[in-house]
Amino acid sequence: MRIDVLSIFPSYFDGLTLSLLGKAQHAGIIDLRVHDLRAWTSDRHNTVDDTPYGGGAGMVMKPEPWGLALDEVTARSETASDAERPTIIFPSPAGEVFTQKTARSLATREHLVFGCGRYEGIDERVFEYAADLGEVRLISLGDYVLNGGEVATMAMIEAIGRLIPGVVGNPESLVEESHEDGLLEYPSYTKPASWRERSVPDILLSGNHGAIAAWRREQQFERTRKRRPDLLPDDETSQP
Ligand code: 6GU
Repeated sequence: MRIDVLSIFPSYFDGLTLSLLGKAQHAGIIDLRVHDLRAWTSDRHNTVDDTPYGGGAGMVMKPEPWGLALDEVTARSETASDAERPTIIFPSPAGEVFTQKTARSLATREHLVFGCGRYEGIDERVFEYAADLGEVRLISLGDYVLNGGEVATMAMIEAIGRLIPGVVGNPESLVEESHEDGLLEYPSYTKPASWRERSVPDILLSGNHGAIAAWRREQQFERTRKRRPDLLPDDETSQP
């Protein structure tokens, strides 16, 4: 998968060279290209923003650098003529909410482009223009406001990247996680069996794999009911 990131703070993304995502880049599974949006400015101060038409607080990102940057990163190479259209994601608190389902769907794409704006926004015409170059998605991490799209983009790249085959060493570790089956994860324990007067639940030491699986499932439901009842179908929220 190819991922292009457009940002005025490219060094935010240095962290993506660490750990599993870093290994995936070395292995050629993920081709991550982080670009400084200011590379597509031509004035002496590398200006990327200006005051809003109609007045109001804050600054708006100018369309010209975005247009040039999007043209360049979405340009189809001569050799890859059968490539699918890129998916162009603009992180925004005004977008659709990002979930594990979103991550699963985006993990199947060949080319993702993330356009990181500042939260006062990008000139609206950029979104319209981008729709000629690829499939445009405005995506939010949740109902709170960040200063810009960088941290949101990092979260999305990590969530998507780990679902690409070969990125996470043991694919089985992907299926037993929170949100993969619509429930929260069951509690985990390791040695010692007793620690500061607290013992591991007996069932986990029983060796009875069927009983352990049933207990874990029950724990998943109990936790989901307590912490995230919104994830459960209506008929499973009212159980004792
Ligand atoms: Cl994707 N961007 C910004 N700026 N704030 C957010 C967000 C995204 N998701 C939640 N808050």
